[in-house]
Amino acid sequence: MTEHDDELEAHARALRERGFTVVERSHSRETVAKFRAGLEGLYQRYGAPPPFSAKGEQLGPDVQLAPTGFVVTRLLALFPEFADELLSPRVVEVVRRVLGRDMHLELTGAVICDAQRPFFSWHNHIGGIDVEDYRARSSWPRFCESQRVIVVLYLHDIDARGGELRAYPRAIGDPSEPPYDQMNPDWEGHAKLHFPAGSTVIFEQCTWHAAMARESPGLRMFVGAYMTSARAAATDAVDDSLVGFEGGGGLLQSLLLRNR
Ligand SMILES: O=C(O)CCC(=O)C(=O)O
Ligand SMILES: [Fe+2]
Repeated sequence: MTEHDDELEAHARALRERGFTVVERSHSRETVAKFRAGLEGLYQRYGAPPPFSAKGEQLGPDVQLAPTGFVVTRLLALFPEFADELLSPRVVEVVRRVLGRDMHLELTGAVICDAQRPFFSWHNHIGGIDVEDYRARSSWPRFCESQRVIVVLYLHDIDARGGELRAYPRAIGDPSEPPYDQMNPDWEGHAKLHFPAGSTVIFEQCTWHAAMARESPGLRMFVGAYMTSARAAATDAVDDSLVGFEGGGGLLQSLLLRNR
């Protein structure tokens, strides 16, 4: 195995054995700057509201205020110019090793928040695009193989001041129920994730994670996607911005369902 292959395999193993991994500097500084400028421009066009709403408010067709922040759905419909740089070949290869070569891109989105957002409590993403249905039913299925991951590209340094991420290690066959109170930030055995801007965090869909409040001024942004195995149950919802999407080059096109 080459050194490069070793590194990819270590990420895949981490995903299977503890449910998360961080691919540091998966994206260039130029890409980070471009995504930040695009998202900040959209936020300004919506009047730069406090980027947080506990009860939620739809601001436009693909834009809402939510407990997570200022949330953009159907990212590539709003920003087709992001498509060429959205996916890191390293990240896609790691995910293919875990979900199978025939995995696909299920959804894209982005979130902006700032220090006004309080502790973002422990949650996971079972069901992917249908996650809210699973949460509403309090459904905690068991899995013997991974069917979906969430990949999150952070556009800022994440550390204690930047809104630390926390993850609770979990192997793929472990129970998916919350092991502790979801509002308590200090779960016993959690990992604190710190990494530079332009890094991608990959969470298995069952992995519990949380984000601490940002302690420094300014916006905190990320873009995210669900990647889903061919063996996952069909979802009710679909990200229809991906259905006829023509851009993004070979890598992105190879992850769209209709192209297979
Ligand atoms: O704000 C963060 O860093 C994490 C947010 C998150 O986990 C989510 O939106 O699902
Ligand atoms: Fe999350």
